[in-house]
Amino acid sequence: MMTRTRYVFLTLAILISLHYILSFSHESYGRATSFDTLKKQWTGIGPQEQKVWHEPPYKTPVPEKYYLAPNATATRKANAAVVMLARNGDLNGIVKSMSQLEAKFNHRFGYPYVFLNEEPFSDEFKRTVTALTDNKIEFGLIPHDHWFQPDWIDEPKAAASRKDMQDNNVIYGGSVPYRNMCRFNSGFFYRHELLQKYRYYWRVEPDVRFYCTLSYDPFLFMQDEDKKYGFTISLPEYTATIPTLWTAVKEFVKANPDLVVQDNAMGFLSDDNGDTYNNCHFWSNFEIGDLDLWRGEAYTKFFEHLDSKGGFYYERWGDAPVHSIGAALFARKDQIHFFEDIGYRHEPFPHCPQEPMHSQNQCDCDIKENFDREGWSCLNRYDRMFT
Ligand SMILES: Nc1nc2c(ncn2[C@@H]2O[C@H](COP(=O)(O)OP(=O)(O)OP(=O)(O)O)[C@@H](O)[C@H]2O)c(=O)[nH]1
Ligand SMILES: [Mg+2]
Repeated sequence: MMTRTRYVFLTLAILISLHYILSFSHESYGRATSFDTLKKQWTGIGPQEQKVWHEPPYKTPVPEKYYLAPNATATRKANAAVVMLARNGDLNGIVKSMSQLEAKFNHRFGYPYVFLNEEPFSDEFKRTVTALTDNKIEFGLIPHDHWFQPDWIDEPKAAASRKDMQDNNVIYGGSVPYRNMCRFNSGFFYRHELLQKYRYYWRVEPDVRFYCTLSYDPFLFMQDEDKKYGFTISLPEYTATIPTLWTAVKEFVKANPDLVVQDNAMGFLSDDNGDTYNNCHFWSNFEIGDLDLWRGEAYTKFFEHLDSKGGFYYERWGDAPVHSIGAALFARKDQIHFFEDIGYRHEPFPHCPQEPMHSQNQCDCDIKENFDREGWSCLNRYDRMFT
């Protein structure tokens, strides 16, 4: 009778032989498993020639052509909207955010607003926000399946994870609505029927601050300069909310190396060429982005893969790391733009533009309070990709 050790050796020998037979007989299998290919997956697919950078692109001032002369109103516009996800109870915070955005930017540029909610907006909500602008406003109801926890999620497993996170004081760790929100922002907001007619969006949350006057059109800038994702603050995610996210990302990249673009922003996400995630993400409560980045084949498949893991509910995957990883893999690094000149605060972190922008844009933030150069900021990772 064969011993156990013999069985193990025999199985190994069969597996190795199979691998070699497949490598020779099936070209695609050989390509997918060679060491070189595994390393190259993060490098992405695209033309050989890559632009050489000496400094991050945001160091080049925004061209004059995107600025509006004083007292002028915009003649050319991008196909864009301001998008706000909110509850009726967020009304006061929405008023604060929206009135600043109008005063500092949008009363001159005239972009429409889209408000989204999984419950109908109250008459009071609609009346109050409509009074804050002359621009078009639409109110949308989120389809049930885009918001609520899917039936295929194992609820006892999800509940155990919520309890565990709550016991460990993970922020929003015990909340189902927060998870619904993160999943919706990750994979559904851009599918809402009210957003179908738009190409670019600016995500705005309740209770944020806009510190500075914005005298140019960031949407036209994105469109004409071929940018796909814009941010103001970047920082590391709490590891406890995403224990298996990176494993799922690596699985996806391994199975779909052709979807990763060349000259991507992997350097922002990983300090060891993709082996581990450094937790850096763009803080997605502020986003100016190209909806087609999310609607495209790569991100669509990426979201489906992540969603199938159930990590939005079994863990507490946030839309910030999910969007950031998506943008970093499916856009070139220079298509991700740091809006250095947009003064912004979402508690507890401020981005306050420094001189000369602080004076030029009449910023009303304390110039010494700026998250960018704090130890926690991931801006150094972004900058490093270009130097
Ligand atoms: N319609 C709706 N919107 C929500 C819900 N939960 C959160 N939001 C919105 O989703 C966005 C993110 O939620 P926030 O509560 O601001 O989450 P956060 O920014 O991570 O945390 P804090 O701002 O620090 O509380 C905001 O625009 C909220 O108004 C919800 O249950 N329903
Ligand atoms: Mg918020």
